[in-house]
Amino acid sequence: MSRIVNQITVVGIGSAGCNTVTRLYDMNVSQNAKLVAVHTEEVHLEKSRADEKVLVGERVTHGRGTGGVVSVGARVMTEDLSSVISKVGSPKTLIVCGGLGGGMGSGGMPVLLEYYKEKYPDILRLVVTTFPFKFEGLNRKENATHGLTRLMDLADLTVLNLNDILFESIREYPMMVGFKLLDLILALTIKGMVDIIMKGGDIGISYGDFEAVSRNAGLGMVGHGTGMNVREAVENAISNVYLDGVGTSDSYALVYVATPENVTMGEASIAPDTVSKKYEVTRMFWGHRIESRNNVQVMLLVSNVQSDSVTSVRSGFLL
Ligand SMILES: Nc1nc2c(ncn2[C@@H]2O[C@H](COP(=O)(O)OP(=O)(O)O)[C@@H](O)[C@H]2O)c(=O)[nH]1
Ligand SMILES: [Mg+2]
Repeated sequence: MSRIVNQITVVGIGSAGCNTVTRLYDMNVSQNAKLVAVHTEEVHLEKSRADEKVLVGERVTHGRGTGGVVSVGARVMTEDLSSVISKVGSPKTLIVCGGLGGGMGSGGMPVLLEYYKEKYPDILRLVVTTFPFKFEGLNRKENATHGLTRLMDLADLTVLNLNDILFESIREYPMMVGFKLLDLILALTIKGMVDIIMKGGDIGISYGDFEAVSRNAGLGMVGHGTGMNVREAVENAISNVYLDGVGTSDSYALVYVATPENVTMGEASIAPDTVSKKYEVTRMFWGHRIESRNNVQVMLLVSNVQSDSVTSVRSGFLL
């Protein structure tokens, strides 16, 4: 691997995290980032695809799961931290993903981030995660609340998707399809971040811009959309945001647009315009990349948002 490839490491922790990493691997993201899968469940890890795989907690869980216990997830991650770190290395950007609610994601992600925050404070620490569905029960919600609170203290940016917001549009889908869709949302977000960092835009965006949006940037929300033109793609991206976030005076927005060659300046400018009006964000970065494709793809990211749902779960109220 070249020095550039080593600049980003993506670590998937637990079942949801490993599924997301597998999805990224299948999208060829390992050309631009190192993909690491970490889990207690041996069978699940074997099925995953990643550049590196680390089975943790063998002495405690014997290759099985954590039983949904956060303290077990935190313990096995702490005990086996050195094997995880030896695969993760010291990249310029660390992206950690997993689902909140079980033991590994909620317990393990914070342990890894805490190590990097203390040892390498300059590394940009990003988290891409989900908050469980209400129907999964109170215990999962408590695990998730605990995990989220820790993550928000340890990461530069915590990109959060509330599964319940997605639920309304997928309630008629088979269960497996619903979870696959969640993996896809997480994977698209991470792939978008990697593309911005590694490829930039033909117009407009640099690592420094991405860092401005995401360094010390609290809670983040993302949306992905495609369409036959920029307006349609950006409107779809806005309706695919799964957090009730609103912009604050500290918010930044980043809009990344991939279009075919023939898009005009006027049309491309619709994307940043629409997003800054929608979220009332004054600090905006915009990147445009030309690709050989026949539709338009938009990713939007807004940082330092305020979310009533997150405020209420963190202060102990039921969602
Ligand atoms: N994206 C995604 N989320 C999942 C999947 N399975 C479960 N989840 C969600 O992630 C949460 C954590 O589950 P899981 O990843 O199995 O926990 P862990 O293995 O202990 O970290 C669950 O409460 C679900 O909301 C999956 O396959 N993909
Ligand atoms: Mg699991």
